[in-house]
Amino acid sequence: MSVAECTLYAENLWISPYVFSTFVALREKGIHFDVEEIALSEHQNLQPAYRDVALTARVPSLEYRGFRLTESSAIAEYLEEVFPAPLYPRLFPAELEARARARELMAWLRSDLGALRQERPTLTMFYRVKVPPLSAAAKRDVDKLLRIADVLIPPDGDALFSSWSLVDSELALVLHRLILNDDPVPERVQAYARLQWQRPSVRAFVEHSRPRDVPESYWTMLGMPKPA
Ligand SMILES: N[C@@H](CCC(=O)N[C@@H](CS)C(=O)NCC(=O)O)C(=O)O
Repeated sequence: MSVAECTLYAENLWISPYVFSTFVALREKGIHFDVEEIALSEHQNLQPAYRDVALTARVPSLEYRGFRLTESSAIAEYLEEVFPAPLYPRLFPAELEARARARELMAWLRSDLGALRQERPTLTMFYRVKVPPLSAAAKRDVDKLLRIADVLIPPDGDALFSSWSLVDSELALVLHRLILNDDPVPERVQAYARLQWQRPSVRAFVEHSRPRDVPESYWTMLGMPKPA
C-alpha cells in the first residue's frame, strides 16, 4: 500500500505503550500510514470530533478505509487479518500454541503490574525524571515480570517464539520501564530487552520527536513533582 489509506491517531507526547504497540505493528506490516496527534492534556480525545468516531475515545485509534477502531490489541488482530501473511509480515506467531501464548502475554501485560506501571510510567522512559525507589507492591510486580520473562526468553536470548512477534516489542517496553530507570534487571533478561529495543520499528517510536515540555497536568496525574 503506497498512498496512505490508513491513519494512526496517537497522543502527542509519544509515550503511550498502546500507541507504541499499534505504531510498531503498522511499521512491521510495512503499511504506509498518516499520523494525527491528539493532545490528551487538552482532552482532545473527549471532543465530539474524536469521541464520536473512536468508540472508547482513547488512543490509539486506527482508521482504515473509513473503518475506525480503538484498543491496541483489537487493532493488532485486525491488522493481522487485513494484511495477512505470507503477503505481509506476521505480528503473531504462526504456530497455534505460540500464538495463544503471545495473546496470553499481551492480555496480561495490559491488565496486571499496576504498581509497576504507576511507579515507572512511560513518561519516565522518554523524559528524564528522577524516580523514587520502588514500593513493596511494585517490587512484587517486578519479581513476577522478571520470573515470567525468564521462563519465556529462549536460551539464545532472541525472540520469544520462533521469530519476532509483536509481543516481543511489548515485553521489551515493559522491561525498559525498569532498565531506563536504572532498576536492576538480570543480565539475560536485560540483553533480550535491549536486543528487541534495537528493532527499527521500535527505534522509530523511541526516537520520534517529542515536545520539550510536558504539560503540568501529567505530573499531577502521576503524583510526581515537575522536574526543575
Ligand atoms: N486498553 C487500551 C488502553 C488505551 C489507553 O489507556 N490510552 C490512554 C493513553 S495511554 C488514553 O487514551 N487515555 C485518555 C483517556 O482514557 O481519556 C488499549 O490497549 O488501546
